[in-house]
Amino acid sequence: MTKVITLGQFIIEKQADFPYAKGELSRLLRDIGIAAKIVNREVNKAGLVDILGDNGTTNIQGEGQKKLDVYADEQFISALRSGGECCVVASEEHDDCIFIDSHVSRNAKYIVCIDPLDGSSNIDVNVSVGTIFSIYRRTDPGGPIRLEEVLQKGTQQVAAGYVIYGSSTMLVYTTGKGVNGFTLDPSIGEFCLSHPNMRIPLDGTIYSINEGNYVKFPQGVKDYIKYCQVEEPETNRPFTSRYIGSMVADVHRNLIKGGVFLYPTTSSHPQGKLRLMYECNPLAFIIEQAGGKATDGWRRILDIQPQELHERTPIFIGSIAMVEKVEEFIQLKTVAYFQ
Ligand code: P6P
Repeated sequence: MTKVITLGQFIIEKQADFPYAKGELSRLLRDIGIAAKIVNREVNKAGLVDILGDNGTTNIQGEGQKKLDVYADEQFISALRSGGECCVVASEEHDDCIFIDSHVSRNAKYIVCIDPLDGSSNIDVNVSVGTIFSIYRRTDPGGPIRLEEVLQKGTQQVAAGYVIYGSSTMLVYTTGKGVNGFTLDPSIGEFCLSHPNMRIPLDGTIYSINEGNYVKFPQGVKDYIKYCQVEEPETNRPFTSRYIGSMVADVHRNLIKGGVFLYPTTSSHPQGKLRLMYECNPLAFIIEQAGGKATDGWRRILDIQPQELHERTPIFIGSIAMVEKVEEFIQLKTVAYFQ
């Protein structure tokens, strides 16, 4: 009988990795884990209760908010507020940062960027959705919190993770010392270590992109898609196309099986669709920590200096060999747009 290690036990055991930590980050990760269990309960019974469908409101992206989007947002913010370790939250569901100025959080030193329920358009059709989060340390503790402290590069993350609400519910996170995956055991209500030291295969045969946008893609991306479809058994082509339309699910599959997820610029999304702060940066941190790569076609995602809270970026993320092949096609055919 293998020993069950819960998320809480693991976090405490790994606290020794941070000699100066006084437990705040451990408690913050615990708070996120608790909220994830509460959200999971509602995601799992969506359809049985009146929590499906539209909430009748829109977020800053102008996207219709689903009731479960708003519910998940409320649960994570409430857990962070009561946990007392986080001083400000940047959420996809809110135009501006939420400053948690309670007596328990006033001197908190952590900043959380979060997409409370990514892929929510899939909720009503019972496809996996996820939560994605990034954790940063304050750069000017004690002073008034400024937006500049939130707009830190992805390289400054102290931790990042995601929860995938799928056939099972998993929490996968990194604190910069590898990636570990925990599966929720509903019988005991605990996330248990199920995927220690996750590593993404260096190469793969799965490419993941919304080919419905083919005509809107840059030429280099079109060329890469055609490259994937060429019959060449010695290079394991044609590759397999898999696209769920839920970034957490697509990236999680590639983390386990190998592959590359692509969301390029398109004519309708000239900066890309996915958000830097709470989708691309956290997933890039995790995939790099698992031995993979994440770029915008030219730059490492984690090196991008954010200018705005909800800014978007193209992203190519996954097995190193596949991401580098995508970069090869892109750089061959396009002039760097940031020149
Ligand atoms: P498209 C979900 O809305 C999301 O933000 C990501 O989870 C997903 O990868 C992407 O958008 C899907 O976008 O344009 O292919 O529907």
